[in-house]
Amino acid sequence: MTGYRIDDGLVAEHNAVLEAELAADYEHLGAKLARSGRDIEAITAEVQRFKVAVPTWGVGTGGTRFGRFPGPGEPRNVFEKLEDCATIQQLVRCAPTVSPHFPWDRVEDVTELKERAQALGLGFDAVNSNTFQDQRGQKLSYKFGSLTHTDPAVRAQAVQHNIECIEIGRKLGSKALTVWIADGANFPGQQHLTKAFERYLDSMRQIYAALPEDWSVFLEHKLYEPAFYTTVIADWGSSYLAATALGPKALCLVDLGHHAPNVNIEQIVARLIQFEKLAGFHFNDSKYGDDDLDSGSIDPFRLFLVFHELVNAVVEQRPGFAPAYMMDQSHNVTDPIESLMSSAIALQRAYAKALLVDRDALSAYQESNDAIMALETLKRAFETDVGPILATARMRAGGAIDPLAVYRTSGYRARKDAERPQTPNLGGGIV
Ligand code: PSV
Ligand code: MN
Ligand code: MN
Repeated sequence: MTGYRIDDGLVAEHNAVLEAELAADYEHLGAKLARSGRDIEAITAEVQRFKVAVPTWGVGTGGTRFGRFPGPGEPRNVFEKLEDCATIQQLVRCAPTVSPHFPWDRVEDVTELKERAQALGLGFDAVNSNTFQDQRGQKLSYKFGSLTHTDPAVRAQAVQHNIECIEIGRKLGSKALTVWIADGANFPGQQHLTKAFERYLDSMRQIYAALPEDWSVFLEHKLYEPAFYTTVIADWGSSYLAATALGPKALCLVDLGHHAPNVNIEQIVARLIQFEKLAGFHFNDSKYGDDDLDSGSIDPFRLFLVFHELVNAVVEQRPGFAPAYMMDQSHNVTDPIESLMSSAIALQRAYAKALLVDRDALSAYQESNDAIMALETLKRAFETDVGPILATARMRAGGAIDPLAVYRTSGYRARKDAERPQTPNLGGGIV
């Protein structure tokens, strides 16, 4: 049974109030862009093509290892998570798929899950496996690792779980499995670094062999946490080595928060594109570590530079370039729906600005080693307020000019609070 949904009439009502003002802003921006040979309509159409998947775990309140402060009306199961994801899509219109996490989203009947999503207009992006926690009823513990555990029986259990995820994903219409493992060591000497990586490759080969013909496996690296001395797939180097050893279906997934501070992520992205190994992204932002903050909330310029590389790849027609875009955030103090909507828009914003870069001029400045003008060229695009383009793209696709305003006026959260009596300790996604 589906609960309260925001009436499309409310969206139309809000849009009607803002439409004239938006049209004026759009016209003004269009004229400005036209002076530098840019067609605003082409940019808007391209922005409308941009899509990002919502993580099912993101619509619940996250937390840290110090605590979790649940918000009102949190989804209590995957079906309610789907409702919240559908609400995000209804208002922003660039998030038509969800990325589920198993066993957090496990259901008795996978067909029902697919049908319920379809009924809400949602599809499925990559499925995520979970061997970083022990689950109730699980035979062997992952305390000392999963795919790289010293005990072959634990490795076999973890491999089996991933194969089950592929099976579920196949039924859902997904085309990729994302594997992030927490395996590593907390102390020097605890783990034989080379043997652990060999065990990883051995386990991953078995998972790889279970992939359907048209599937990929995304290897997600992360520098540390919960392993605080060494993590088996700590960086894009290990990820790339593994993906190369496994074969063409294995690709490297970049979670923006999974790097050391100040690492040049856009350069990693460029390298992975160049060697046809970029799987896609878990988008988020961070100040210190894997903070899982909203996209663009800390360093929007870095996000823009990442998108600049992505647009370069399209313009330069790099072979094999088809990245999967997903968000991966944890919300401690905000309403998850509001955060995810604002992140989806921040991603579109970075994309729109990257589309505005005068690539011919930039290329000429690069060739003539004119550093200041090269930077200026990027800055000119980055500093353009593309808000009217984003709002117009949303409105034309049936979404809200101002999604946050519609969401708040609708009283969605209060309605869900009434519909969803809470049980304690609900929801995954605190890592
Ligand atoms: C790990 O920190 C991670 O980024 C992986 O993508 C997990 O699957 C996700 O977080 C779960 O919250
Ligand atoms: Mn992630
Ligand atoms: Mn993470």
